[in-house]
Amino acid sequence: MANNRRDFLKKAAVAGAGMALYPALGKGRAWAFAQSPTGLRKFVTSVPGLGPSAKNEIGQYIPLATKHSVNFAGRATDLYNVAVGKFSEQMHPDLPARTEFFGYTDLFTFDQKYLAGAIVGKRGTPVLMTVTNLMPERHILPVDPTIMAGPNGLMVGDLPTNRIATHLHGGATPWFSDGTPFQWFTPLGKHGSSFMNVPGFPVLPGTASYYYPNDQSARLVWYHDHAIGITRLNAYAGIASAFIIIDDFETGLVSSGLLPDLIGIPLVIQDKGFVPRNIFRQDPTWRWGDPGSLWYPHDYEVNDFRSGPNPKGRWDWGTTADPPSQGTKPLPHVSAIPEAFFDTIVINGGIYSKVSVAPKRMRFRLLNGSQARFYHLNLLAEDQANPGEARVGIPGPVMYQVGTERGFLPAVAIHDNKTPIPLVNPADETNANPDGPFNLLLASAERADVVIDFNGVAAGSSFILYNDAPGPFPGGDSRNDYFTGCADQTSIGGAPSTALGHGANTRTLLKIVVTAGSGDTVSTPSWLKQLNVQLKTNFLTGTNLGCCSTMAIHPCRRFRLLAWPTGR
Ligand SMILES: [Cu+2]
Repeated sequence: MANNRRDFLKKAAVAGAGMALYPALGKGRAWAFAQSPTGLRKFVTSVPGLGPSAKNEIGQYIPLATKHSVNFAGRATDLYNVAVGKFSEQMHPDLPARTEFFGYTDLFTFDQKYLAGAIVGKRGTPVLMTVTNLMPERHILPVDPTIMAGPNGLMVGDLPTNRIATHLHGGATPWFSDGTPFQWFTPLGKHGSSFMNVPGFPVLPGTASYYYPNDQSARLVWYHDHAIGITRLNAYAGIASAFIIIDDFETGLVSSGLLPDLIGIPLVIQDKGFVPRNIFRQDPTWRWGDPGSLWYPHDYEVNDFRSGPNPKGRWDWGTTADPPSQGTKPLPHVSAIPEAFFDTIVINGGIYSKVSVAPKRMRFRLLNGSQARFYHLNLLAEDQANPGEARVGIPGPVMYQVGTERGFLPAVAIHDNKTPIPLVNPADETNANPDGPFNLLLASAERADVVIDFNGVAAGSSFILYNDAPGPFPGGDSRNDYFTGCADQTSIGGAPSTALGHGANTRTLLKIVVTAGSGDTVSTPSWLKQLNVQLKTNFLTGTNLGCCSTMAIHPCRRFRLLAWPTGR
């Protein structure tokens, strides 16, 4: 299969400044890239839901943070107390062991689970959050100590590894609570140069306080770690959770029947790699988690040595890039890499999971929580002859998108699942046309609030949420595209062919099974018409704009001049 990423990088003349002197490479060198265990069966466990009542067959669910009501700065305020630490969870029955994570957990329930600490806030009610740092000194993933971390040659290796900072992604947040990279702090209270607690809300060293005004219109935002030099590792390791802002417009839509549910089914979609049993054959210098734990690339596998091309290369190297970069230094033993793509799909912490729905309109909140992978989504019929596979070209129920990371849309966007990824050249699946047209495209950290119409679907029907975006997007590398029957790419550092019904697979994300039951009383065309009227009216009033429209009345308006919504 073509390996277009390398050509793409060369054409883009990406110069890898700071990379040089790859260690001497002898004959018989083993290659530092690992693929997840290949025996993980698809769609055997359900999507972990919100709260213990929505746990799946192996006990996974997303615990909510415990809300306390306080009065702060003269306003009724929701207070949450969470901690960040290490824990483990069985992610899939076929993984060799529990997977170690870092993550948030509520300080009162101490219910440590993947994505724990989810918050449902209300527009106009500010949130105070304290985060206590319980991180161990040693990271569970490979940390490159040579990344710049400050002036005068300060490097990441000079900082404590157990530093954290919490950033509310998509939140309109005052600067002191923004969790910027230099606002890190450690369990003992050591902290970065711009660290600051909420004025008027002091906490003990080792804990940080954050203030979120919640002036924004309804939307899914999320919070995750943001410490300098290790954000990529900490977020991948699990330090992230959901933060749903609801507002009166949204509750009105629910009470009038125009939205099926206030919260809906969250789908936090991520790609991850898991340490295989034969890790030392695949990645001999791996010295972090045991089989079943998270894997992360740590060796800068260059595209071209000085002696010539590296068939298993993945990234350009300053010395041999065209044109070569200046001032390169030796590659560190543990190296950061430009962006990471993994072979196993995790939704809400469940691997290749399934969900059952009633034959009516259902609300889903999608978040692409992957480090670099884009998803181009079509809901397709499941291939009954090949369970777990999609019938490409046979569309499933229509997805009606009502919102994004910026709140409700001014009108519903209809995704009819009839649009495969547009290609620049039909013979080359690794190069997408970035101009579209698309069905539902989600870049990293983007969100989609969708209502899927299962009305009239026969009980027992099943569908596959199918992704056909190349990784990276739009100019991909065939080694980052995992699907049933894909070519064996081990000779170029990729994965073996994927067996039917098993991982690795980055195309078949989720299986949806429709149960028996009664449908909606309002027909979908009539529902759509009414909903569009509401969305347009809401948009034209300006209330969807978030902070701006409430600026004049909000007691915290002074912060507005100092902060700006962080976008993605
Ligand atoms: Cu973010």
